[in-house]
Amino acid sequence: MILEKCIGAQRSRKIQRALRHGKVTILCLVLTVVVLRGTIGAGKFGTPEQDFIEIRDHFYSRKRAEPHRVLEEVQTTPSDPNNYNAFDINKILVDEGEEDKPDPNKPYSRTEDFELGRAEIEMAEREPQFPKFHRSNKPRVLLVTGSSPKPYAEMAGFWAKLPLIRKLLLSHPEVEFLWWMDSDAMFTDMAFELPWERYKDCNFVMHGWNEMVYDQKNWIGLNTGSFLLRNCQWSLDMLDSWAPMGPKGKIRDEAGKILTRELKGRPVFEADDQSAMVYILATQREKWGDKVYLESAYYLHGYWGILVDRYEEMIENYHPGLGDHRWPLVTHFVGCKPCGKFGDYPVERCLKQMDRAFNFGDNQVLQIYGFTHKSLASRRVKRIRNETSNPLEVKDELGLLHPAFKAGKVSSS
Ligand SMILES: [Mn+2]
Repeated sequence: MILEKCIGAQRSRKIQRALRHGKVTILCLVLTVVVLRGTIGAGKFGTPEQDFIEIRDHFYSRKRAEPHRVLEEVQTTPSDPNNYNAFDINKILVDEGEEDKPDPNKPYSRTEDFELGRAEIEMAEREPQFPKFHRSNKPRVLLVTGSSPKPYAEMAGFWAKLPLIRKLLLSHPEVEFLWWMDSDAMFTDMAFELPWERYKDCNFVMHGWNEMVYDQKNWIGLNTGSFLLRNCQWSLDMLDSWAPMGPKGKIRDEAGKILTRELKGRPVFEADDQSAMVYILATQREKWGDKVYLESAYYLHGYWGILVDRYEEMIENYHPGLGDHRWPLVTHFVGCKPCGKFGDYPVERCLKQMDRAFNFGDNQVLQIYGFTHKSLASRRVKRIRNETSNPLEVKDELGLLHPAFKAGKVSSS
């Protein structure tokens, strides 16, 4: 070799050995660096350029920009008016002002209520002996509502109420009736008294029509969003007959096919509790029919679509206490799904009308204290009575106050 010729064989071997040793040393060094970088890290970013920029910024800039967020919200198409995720709640707020400016990052407050996922249970009244009927012959009622903690897309909400209701009936023997209210339903008549006498021989009261359920087998012949269930063995048996179509997956899917085939007007989708109830009553009328009352004289459930645009007209012409089309007891936002992603109606209309329904009901409470909302779209209130020397004076013309709060406080004039 040329090297050997120039510097002699012995020195050449020495140099070659040194080079081999050098190679091993460099290999070891590289491995060490690789291992160290892997285990204890190499700066914040891991690449020399980014580390350098980071260090330079640290030393040369006092005001460093916030680090970029790695995670960003998934953007959904904002064009779909039925998409709740993409909807800007500020679009429907009419009140502008400094004191309660909405935080755009905060979800709509009603949605928070929906997302609680807990059954909210309220005893109508508690007395020491818990008689099932009050002295006025009104039954003791347990009002129950609730929503599924899971996204509505899973449609757990349809069926989740049945085991809850069963459990509550068993654990509250002091209660005569359980009143289920969907979380998308609102009381809009605060003065209406239920005609309890009419239900004395019945165990199950739903809004609906006999002809539509028993003759037509129409899937909207009744509504299960607001109903009364007497606390008795019959009701437990009914729940046991109602629940079997509920389990998610194959059972619910297959049951859905049967319901769509057998019921009038039902779209193709998995089994829901309302269709199942129509099916049970239509196919087993002799077993259940005599204890079921389908009520249509007032709105135990009132479909929001035909009510919400008429609130001003109702205020103009009628008064609370009627419960029917003139002043609906319940406004139920069927097809609005604030806890899910997509509803059957535009989000803006749903949320706007929920606010209006709330204020329509709220006005009936506020009037006791001399206030009313500036408009049904407004959260702000205005005075409707002159200022008096007694600002806490109460005028309970509709008789809404609980007896315990009435004593000595109500002005009858
Ligand atoms: Mn509902």
